[in-house]
Amino acid sequence: MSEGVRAMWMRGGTSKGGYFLADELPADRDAFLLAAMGSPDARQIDGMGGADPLTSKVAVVKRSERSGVDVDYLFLQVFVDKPVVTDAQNCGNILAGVGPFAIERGLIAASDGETRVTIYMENTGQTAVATVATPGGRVTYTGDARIDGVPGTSAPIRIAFRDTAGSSCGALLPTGNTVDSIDGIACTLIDNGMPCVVMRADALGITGTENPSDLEANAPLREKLEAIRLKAGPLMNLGDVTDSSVPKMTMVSAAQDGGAVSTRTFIPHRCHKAIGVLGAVSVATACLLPDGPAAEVAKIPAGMQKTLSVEHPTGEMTVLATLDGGEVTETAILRTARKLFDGTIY
Ligand code: NQM
Repeated sequence: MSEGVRAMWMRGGTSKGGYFLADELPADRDAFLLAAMGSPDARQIDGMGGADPLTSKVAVVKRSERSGVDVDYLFLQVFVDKPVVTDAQNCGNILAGVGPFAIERGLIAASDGETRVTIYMENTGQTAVATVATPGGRVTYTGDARIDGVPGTSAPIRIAFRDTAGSSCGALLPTGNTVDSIDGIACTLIDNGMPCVVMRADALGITGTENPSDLEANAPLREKLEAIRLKAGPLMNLGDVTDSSVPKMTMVSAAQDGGAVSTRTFIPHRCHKAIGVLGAVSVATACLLPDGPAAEVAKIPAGMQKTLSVEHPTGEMTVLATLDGGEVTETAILRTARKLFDGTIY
């Protein structure tokens, strides 16, 4: 039994997890985090995890020694039903809580009004800039911003990314192709912050408007997706992905609600109730590749600054993409976060 570690529990975007200072975690970090979440157990009954990959997440934060960077953030996915803690992927939702957490823990000083926090994402070696509301020099979580998948409103947290292309795969298009065929399905293998396999929903025999539980109950679909994923892993420079949470598998179809595209994403074995942040950035980028399968169904606005509404099962996520010479040079998204608990976890 642990003697207790200081932790803050936060909702970050549409995810939830524990936020820790790096130097406060015990040496047997992974064993401690598995016990803290109650893993492995499908119900996570003996821990804080919420029996879902989206609520079994950890942020490890420290003051950065890199020039121009405020804090370093390491994301850890604690598997629900396996004794696995992995840093193999990043998480843009948990990222939303990192700025407020760093200010609350005194790692950086807040300005009156807004505070920009430059965050080095250790998983992928890239930076994000989060703008946190800090009236009177204190973090506020209350405000008017609304994101789909979260009830109510909160203070806005704008997050901008500049250098996410090839975050885990070495290149935006790790095979060098806009389209690859795997098991007869046209796929875009892409990584603009999150390795994703993007395919047309109708190519997999679904409409793309089904709800996540129906898709999870569709065993032939899951088998097809997993077969494609296991072949995509090595092609994306990710090696054997049998036990990995990447690549994510996104099926796209025409938008239903005036957006750019509609998505259903397996992450990779459960179907996301929404879509990950960096997953949405990667899928939006795939929609901008004229010869790819996503462009066949996506509706893309004109101009170099594009507002792309990526629809998902519980609403949409807006990705702002800036293009230069046909390439996406910056993306930004709006998230919110909320401090839920600050105390000691055993
Ligand atoms: O893509 C889920 C989430 C994520 C990851 C997942 C994420 C991202 O919704 O940046 O945020 O795809 O595992 O938190």
